Amino acid sequence: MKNYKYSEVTPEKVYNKRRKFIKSVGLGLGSLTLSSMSLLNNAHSLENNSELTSYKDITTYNNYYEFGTGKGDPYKNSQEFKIKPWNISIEGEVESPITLSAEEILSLYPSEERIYRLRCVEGWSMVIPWMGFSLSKLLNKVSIKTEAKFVEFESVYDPEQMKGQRYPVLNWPYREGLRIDEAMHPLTTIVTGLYGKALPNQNGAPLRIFVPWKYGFKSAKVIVKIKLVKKMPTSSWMKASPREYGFYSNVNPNVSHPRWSQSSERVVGGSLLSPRVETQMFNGYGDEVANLYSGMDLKKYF
Ligand SMILES: Nc1nc2c(c(=O)[nH]1)N[C@H]1C(S)=C(S)[C@@H](COP(=O)(O)O)O[C@H]1N2
Ligand SMILES: [Mo]
Repeated sequence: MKNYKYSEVTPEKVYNKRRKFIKSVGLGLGSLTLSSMSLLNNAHSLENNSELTSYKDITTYNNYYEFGTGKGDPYKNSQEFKIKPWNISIEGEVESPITLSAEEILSLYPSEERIYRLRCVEGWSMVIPWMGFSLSKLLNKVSIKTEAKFVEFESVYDPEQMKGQRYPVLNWPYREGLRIDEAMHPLTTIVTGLYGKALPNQNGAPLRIFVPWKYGFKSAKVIVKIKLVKKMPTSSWMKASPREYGFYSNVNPNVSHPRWSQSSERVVGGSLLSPRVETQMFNGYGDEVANLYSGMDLKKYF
């Protein structure tokens, strides 16, 4: 995937066509390059619902409470947000804590295209061609101590620029977390862009996390701190409503939210008449991640 270069402005139609082509190639893997094989893998887990969501929908229908709670607020309110200079610290239970600028991170780790489904806990989904790289690459740099069992992600706190933070909608700054093995899984991504372009502010620039098999809120935007810790962190959503939002929050059609079913989802960008589609266990990434939870009661650890 690393060598797969798109022009800066590849239109989304071309992406969609290419993906159809790759699917139609079927099992003729012999002639495919490594890069298109990765795309094929993605296409594989996307069979139910394989069209990429449009750039417009991905960038104007957002959840980003720092900039307001309406879906259109982040696009409207985040355009002037300053993302330079930007530093991210990796600290806590590590041998060698480090602070890197966003530019350093971008130049140290080349981004590749990663087409993943996003399933929001509210019951809608998108298919997004992210740019990014595995978080494990960054974590390997700091030598994690054996005492570390979890990773905590902290978003920026800047009520001057983020007017949503002037209200106690959530416990600011936005916090999320993963178990170490989840954080080290190759699908767990540091996102640097989308559709081959820089990450728009409303999607969490300069850098955000993306965890494809979990509900969208697990994927913290605009991160400034990655902290290795001994105890399970309490995320902002757990703090807001522990009955509704658990630490794991794996996409699971069999475990309802207390106020609605999670068995199906609305595909953003479809027409008003489009039927809802069935939600897949682990958002379709079960082959890759189910082993992380073997023997666990996923109703209890929701
Ligand atoms: N810092 C921060 N990160 C956040 C959120 C937020 O409000 N603040 N919303 C989450 C939710 S609920 C979802 S569904 C995704 C949405 O990502 P997108 O707007 O790029 O689609 O971001 C997640 N990350
Ligand atoms: Mo969400």
